[in-house]
Amino acid sequence: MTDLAAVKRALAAQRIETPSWAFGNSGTRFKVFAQPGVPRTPHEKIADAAVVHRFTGVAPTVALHIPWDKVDDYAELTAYAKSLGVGVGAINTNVFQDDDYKLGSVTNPDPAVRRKATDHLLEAIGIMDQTGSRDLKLWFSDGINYPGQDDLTNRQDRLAAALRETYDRLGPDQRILLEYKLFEPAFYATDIPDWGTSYAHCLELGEKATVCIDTGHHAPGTNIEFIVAFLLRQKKLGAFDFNSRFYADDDLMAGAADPFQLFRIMYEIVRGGALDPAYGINFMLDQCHNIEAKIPAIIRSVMNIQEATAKALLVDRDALAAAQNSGDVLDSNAVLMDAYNTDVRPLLAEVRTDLGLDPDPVAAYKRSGYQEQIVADRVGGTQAGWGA
Ligand code: RM4
Ligand code: MN
Repeated sequence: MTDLAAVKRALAAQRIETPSWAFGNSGTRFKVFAQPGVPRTPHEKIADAAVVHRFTGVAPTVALHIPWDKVDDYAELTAYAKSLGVGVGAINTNVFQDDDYKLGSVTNPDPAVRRKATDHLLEAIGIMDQTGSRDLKLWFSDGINYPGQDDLTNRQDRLAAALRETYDRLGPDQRILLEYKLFEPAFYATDIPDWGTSYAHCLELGEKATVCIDTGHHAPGTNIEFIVAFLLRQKKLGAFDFNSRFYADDDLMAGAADPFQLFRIMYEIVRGGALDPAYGINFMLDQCHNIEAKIPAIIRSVMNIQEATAKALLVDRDALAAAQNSGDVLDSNAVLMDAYNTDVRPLLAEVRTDLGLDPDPVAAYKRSGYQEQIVADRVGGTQAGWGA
């Protein structure tokens, strides 16, 4: 039997971090479609993130991306976020958009380029000192396009050296989240292509380094929930970058392409006791809204994760264990599917009402007039975007 009150408490306490870049313009390598009302400054991105939190109640932090969110005064930016009821979350680094990084950043054969890239990672920790952020998220686009282009082992050594220097600069309450991605922009060999490579580097670094699973960064058909279970068991799962994909790194709304996969992932989280924010996993979104309105898309993504989580919490764990232990394949599967097939929207509406929120966050956002207001206000200046 599931304890409904406990399920509701867990849902009310859930935390999801939004990405500043998802509020800006984005696109594919073919075209970036600008949208009216898009933020022009980090402050405006934070204002939009605060609106997502206002309507969902579970998204109180926003991740920044440096240099996209570079400001002169991070203490001021942090105070501004606080004044709107949100906090600054993970600091994301960017060593993939400079001409110098054509052959790699921290794995580049040129020591001067490696120095520049590592200095950027250290600079990001300096920013974390000012924002009070716990998490430094590292994603490296490093890799090679052709067999023989560079030495695979030397590149691992260079990567390890840069990670070590960065790790040693972390404060006591700071940590590294090390992301991996199978391919793109490198097409032959990526230097951190999979969770195993990230895990091995994290192990070598120490306990303040953990793996970040970006749900869009695997080969098709990869069993992501297995990775979640394995890393939880090793205490090396630090974060998610949630998004969904049909083909490659599509960065669509979390839960849009495969809500069943999201449920299976969240079941492993619940089963591992890792949903509670005190456990320390940073449940982030990392997605782009190329053709849909950004703020309601981010609200929708948060709701999709909440729905997957609610279903995961509804799994009758005792019945599942009994069926598993008796070797009943069909009953075990049925217990899981019963939870997945539950319509949890009324339950989440209750959770929101209990929190003093509108039970329908997207409708409430549409009624609020915020979208019309930013379209009217944000005229002139340069819209934020990642400039593909
Ligand atoms: C990368 C990676 C990082 C994100 C950038 C924008 O593909 O997923 O997490 O910071 O994109
Ligand atoms: Mn990511």
